[in-house]
Amino acid sequence: MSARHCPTRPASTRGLRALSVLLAASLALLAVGVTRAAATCPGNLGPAHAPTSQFVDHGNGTVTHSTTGLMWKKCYEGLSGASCSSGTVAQMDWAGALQTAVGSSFAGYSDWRVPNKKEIESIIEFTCHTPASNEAVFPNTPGSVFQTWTSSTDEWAPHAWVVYFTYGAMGAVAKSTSTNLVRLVRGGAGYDALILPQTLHISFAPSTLAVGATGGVAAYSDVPNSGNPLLFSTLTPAKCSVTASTGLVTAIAAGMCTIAVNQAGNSAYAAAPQVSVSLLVGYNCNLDIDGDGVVNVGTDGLMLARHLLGMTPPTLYGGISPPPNAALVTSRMSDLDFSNALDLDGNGFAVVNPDAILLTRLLLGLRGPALLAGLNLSGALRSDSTTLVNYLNSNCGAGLAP
Ligand SMILES: [Ca+2]
Ligand SMILES: [Ca+2]
Repeated sequence: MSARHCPTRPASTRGLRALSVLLAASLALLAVGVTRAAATCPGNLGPAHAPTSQFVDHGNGTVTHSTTGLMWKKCYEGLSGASCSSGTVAQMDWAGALQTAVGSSFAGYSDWRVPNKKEIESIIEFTCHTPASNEAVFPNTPGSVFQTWTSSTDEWAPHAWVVYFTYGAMGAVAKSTSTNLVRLVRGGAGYDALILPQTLHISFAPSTLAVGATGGVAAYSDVPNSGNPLLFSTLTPAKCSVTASTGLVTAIAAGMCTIAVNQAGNSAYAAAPQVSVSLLVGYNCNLDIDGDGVVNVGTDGLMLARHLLGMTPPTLYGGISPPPNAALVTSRMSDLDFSNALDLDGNGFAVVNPDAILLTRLLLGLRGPALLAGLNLSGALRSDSTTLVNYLNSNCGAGLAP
């Protein structure tokens, strides 16, 4: 199955046909109205497929979708008003739907039609359900199991395709015996031949990688897309390499590493514009702040703790004798800040408690429970003696004893 259909609820055509029989029976029992409810958008299904920003509302009951050029009627047939809350939604068979489109002169246009499969798919909001529709653009889309006609005939001619806006799934139902809802579209001539855009996203967390270490770049393409593989490449081969198919980065040398991702197009989709992410290779971490060749708690450790307390020169090195080289201190602190290397516990923030306390205790030789006593290390990546010592020794040349 292509990624294009992943967010929908796959259902066999046979199953949908069976469902349609049940639906037809249920519809016969329903005298009035359609249950409508606010859409549920769980927020973990990626970016919106048909966000409000893509639509221009003409203020006359029509909207134009900028990505397709199609003009849609905001309300289902039978409904009207700014929130589509007036009237009763119309249900009709397939022929009735086509005739309704031909007979419509809504907003002064005479070329309304029933959307084909591809056209209506472009407004299904795959990140929401009940209904799978952007209600800011298409208010009062029924959230129950009611079906919306397309003009597309199934390979079995007595059936045509419908959308179940409950979950955005599509299926085929009988043209003559099934009565369904109608949403009209116009314009966008040649939409079937349009090459659709693909949009890539890329990220890397954390934003740093030690020399020689590996880490995975994450990327995805908005759905729907061509289904072609995402291919990674390095834009800084001297700093890092990357496995084209997996995005696994290997850090080579200190500096900024930039990884790009591409996705080829096909007959329906344009090649995606390349996107990239940068990460810092090497921690630029040197705890020998005064540059005397040793990391000492009374000088380097004191200045590091004061730095995390927000102190700046000359108070930063007050009382330290001989006075350290101011330019060197500033440069090392700047490197440490840039790489966030003083975030010893790895929770994302370099702060006094617990990072400066951990550093001071490590420099004092505390290990095991004494190192961690009284500290809250929830959310920490590094929370034991061995891991912390290894981190400072391998990334910052701290030379700490185990
Ligand atoms: Ca030192
Ligand atoms: Ca921290």
